[in-house]
Amino acid sequence: MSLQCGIIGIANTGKSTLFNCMSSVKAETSNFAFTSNKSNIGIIHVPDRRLFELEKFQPTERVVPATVEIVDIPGLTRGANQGEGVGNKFLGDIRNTDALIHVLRCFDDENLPHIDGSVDPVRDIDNLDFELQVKDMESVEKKLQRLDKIARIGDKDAKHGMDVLEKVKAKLETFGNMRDLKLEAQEQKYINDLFLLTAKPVMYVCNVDDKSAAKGNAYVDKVREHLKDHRAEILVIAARLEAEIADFDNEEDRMAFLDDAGLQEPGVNRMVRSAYSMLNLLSFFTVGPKEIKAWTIHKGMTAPQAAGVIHSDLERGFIRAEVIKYNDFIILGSEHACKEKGKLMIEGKNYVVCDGDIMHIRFNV
Ligand SMILES: Nc1nc2c(ncn2[C@@H]2O[C@H](COP(=O)(O)OP(=O)(O)OP(=O)(O)O)[C@@H](O)[C@H]2O)c(=O)[nH]1
Ligand SMILES: [Mg+2]
Repeated sequence: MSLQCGIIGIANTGKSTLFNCMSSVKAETSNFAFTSNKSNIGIIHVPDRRLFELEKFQPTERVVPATVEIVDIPGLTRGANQGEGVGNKFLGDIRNTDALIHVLRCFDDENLPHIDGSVDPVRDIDNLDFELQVKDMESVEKKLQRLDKIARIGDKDAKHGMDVLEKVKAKLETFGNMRDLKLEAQEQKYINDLFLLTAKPVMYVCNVDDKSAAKGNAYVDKVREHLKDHRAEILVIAARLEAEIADFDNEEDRMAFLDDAGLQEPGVNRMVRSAYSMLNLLSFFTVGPKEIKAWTIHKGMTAPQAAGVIHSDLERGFIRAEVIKYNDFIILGSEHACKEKGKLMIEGKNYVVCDGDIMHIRFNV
C-alpha cells in the first residue's frame, strides 16, 4: 500500500521545514532559493488518537500506527517546464506521486525575500499550476501525434482517443487543471497512461506567521476566495512554530506551547491525516496483548482483501471476519462485552471494511 504524497510549491515556502516536523529523515532547509537539489522521502506515522484509546482497554506490548510516504520536492519556479532553476528534474518527481500537498507562502518576512518580489499566494498557485499545465500539454501533444498516425491507417479507437485528448488539451489551454475535468470511465482510459500532473488530487497548506496559526490571516482569506469553487482542502499551518513544537521532547511542554498558540494539536498531524484521506486510504485495527496495530487499506476494499494486507495466507484461506466497531469497543470496554451485547459482527467475503473497524480474521490454509 505504498502510496506517495508529494509536498510541492515554489521556492522558500517552508516545504522542508514542514517535512522535518514529521519525518525522522531530515531535509536541508535554507533561505536561499534553489539550494535544495534533491527530493527527500520520509515514511511518516499517521497520528491516530484512537490507537491510544484502544490501549487503555487492551494493555499491549506495542502500538503500531499506519504510515504514509511523503516526498519533499524542491521548489519550482516560473520556467521550470523549460528547465529553469532546478525545476525540470523535479517535475519528474511529482509525476511519481499519487497526491499533492501544495505549500503556499502566507507570511511576511523582510529577511526572506520572495523570489517574485512580493507575497501573493494566489499568484503563486497560478504560476505553479501553469508549470504543471505546460508539462501536461507536452504529454498530451505527444500522444495526440501518436494516435494521429494510427488513426490515419483507419484505427477507429485511435480517433475516439484523439477526441478525448482534444478535450483535455482545451482544458489545459485555458489554464485549467485536469482534476477539474470530468471524464467518463471509457474516456479516462485514453489518458491514464499519461499520469498527468494536474490530475493529481491536491490540498493546500497556507504557511502563516506564528500569530495566525489558529485563525489564519488576510493571505489565507485570498486563497480561500480564489479556491472557493474547487473542493480542495485548505489547511492553515505555521511551519516555523510547528518546527519548535516538534523540538520538545516533553509532552507537557508541548501541550502548553500548543495551548499558547491556540492549537489543540500540531498542525502537521492534521496535514498527515488529510493526506492519508486524500490518498483514499483508511485504517482498520487489530487489537491484542502483543500489538495494537493500524493497517492501511484503500477505501472500498473487502474483508478478504484487507486480510491480505496482513498476510496473503489470510486472504487465500479467508473464512470470515469478526468485526467490532471502534466506538462500540470504547463504550463497552472489551471484546467479551461487545460479544454479549451483540456488537461483534460476523462478516463474509463481500463485507466492505470501514475506517476504524477492529478485525479478527478467521482463516484456514
Ligand atoms: N518567518 C517564517 N519563516 C519561515 C517559515 N517557514 C519557513 N521559514 C523559513 O523559510 C526558509 C525556507 O524554508 P524551507 O523549509 O527550506 O523552504 P522550502 O520550501 O523547502 O524551500 P526550497 O526547498 O528551496 O523550495 C527557511 O529559512 C525557514 O526558516 C514561517 O512560517 N515563517
Ligand atoms: Mg526544501
